[in-house]
Amino acid sequence: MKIAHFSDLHYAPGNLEEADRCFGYATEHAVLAHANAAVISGDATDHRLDAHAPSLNRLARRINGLSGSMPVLMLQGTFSHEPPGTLRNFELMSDTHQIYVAERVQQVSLHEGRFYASSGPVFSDDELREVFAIGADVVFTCLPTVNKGQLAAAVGAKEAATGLEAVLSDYLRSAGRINDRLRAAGIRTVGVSHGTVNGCTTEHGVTMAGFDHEFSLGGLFEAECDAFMLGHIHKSQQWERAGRVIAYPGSIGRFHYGEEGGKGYLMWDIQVGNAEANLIVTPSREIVCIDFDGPPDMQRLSAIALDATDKFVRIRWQVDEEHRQSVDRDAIAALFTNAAELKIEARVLPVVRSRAQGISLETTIDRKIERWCEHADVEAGPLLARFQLLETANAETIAARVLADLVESDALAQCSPDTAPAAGQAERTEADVELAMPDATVEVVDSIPAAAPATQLSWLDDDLFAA
Ligand SMILES: [Mn+2]
Repeated sequence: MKIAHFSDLHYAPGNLEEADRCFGYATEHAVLAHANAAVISGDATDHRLDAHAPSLNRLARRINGLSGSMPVLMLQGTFSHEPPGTLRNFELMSDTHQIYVAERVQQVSLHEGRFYASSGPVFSDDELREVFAIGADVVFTCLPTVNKGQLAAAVGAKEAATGLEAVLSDYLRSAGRINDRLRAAGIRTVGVSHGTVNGCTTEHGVTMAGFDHEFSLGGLFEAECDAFMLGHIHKSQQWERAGRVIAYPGSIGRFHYGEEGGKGYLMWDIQVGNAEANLIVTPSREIVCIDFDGPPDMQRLSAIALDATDKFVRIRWQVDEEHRQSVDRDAIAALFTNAAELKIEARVLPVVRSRAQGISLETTIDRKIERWCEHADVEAGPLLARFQLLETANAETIAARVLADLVESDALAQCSPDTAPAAGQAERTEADVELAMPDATVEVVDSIPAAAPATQLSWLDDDLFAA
């Protein structure tokens, strides 16, 4: 038995062209491939649609067209995408074959194009006897989007987040017991649901791992279905265990930038105890993503633009604040006028420079200076000595002391090492220093390198603000 499995159509004014091109292609393909039934596993619409919205009309036409060739089962998806009640209208759009809407947890058998639903979550013994008596091509175990509010009311708010998987596992196990009996009677069993399997991958390549997801693969396999058809995750993926398969077809089209992988629908071939699902790729929009780590390269963009007609183009770059003016957005937009859509994401990096990391954490000025010296590779000792001078003496005294030191070192430099300095020089008065000042200044500047090793004073020549 062939079942065409579509999911996450997301019909809406903004998605109309993409959704309808892809779903149109998929339904026509399924009809031509002689599928025996169709399943739409949630999110047929993207949000609440007005009755007069062209997107609702186009979706209705597609569903109607599909029911001209095969029975259709539609499952309630995420409430924000598909407000409860939306799907009931589609039941009225059937053509030759029935359209069945599954809005509650239930089992539904399909026999010669007609659906028969359980009154409770699973077939009762009486109902099951009837199913066996009438016969069935397939029995669907339907698990529409779980209303977490109702679940919270039933199991307590505390349990609702993490207890979801446990509650659903219980259900899947009890459905599994019925499905075992159906399989033994030669009836195909198919699960249909809308939710996240723990460990699956999203269309953006993110692995969904956590405690608040609806399903575990183990729990789903315990439902003992030959095929488990899932919706909600927009990336196509499947898991197999002993001939039984769980799969997401992913969304019918590409609705967001950066979505990975091919888009399409799943054509299932289901035998009792064995299932196979093949992705039939739809003509989803091509997306070109170009990222620059710096200002965009206009030459590269011109080359890409030549081949970007009718494609969806996203250009991202990041640029330092001081260079933001160097990017000409209008010129880029002009290059891509023939693209279906152009999305520009520019990231401006603010100027944040740390001159001396950690300096603000030091509590004393001395330690701050030492920290700065560490960063700037400067010897801290002389700087601290001078800083203490600044703190303790006035400008005149400091100048006098500096000059005295310089005169002294000059005199030492002129003396031979074994000759003692002249008595007059050793016993200078403050007045002498003041008088000697002009001469000393001139002479001393040149003699510094001779008096001290060049490396010791090199910090004077360095860029003090280099960090
Ligand atoms: Mn969806």
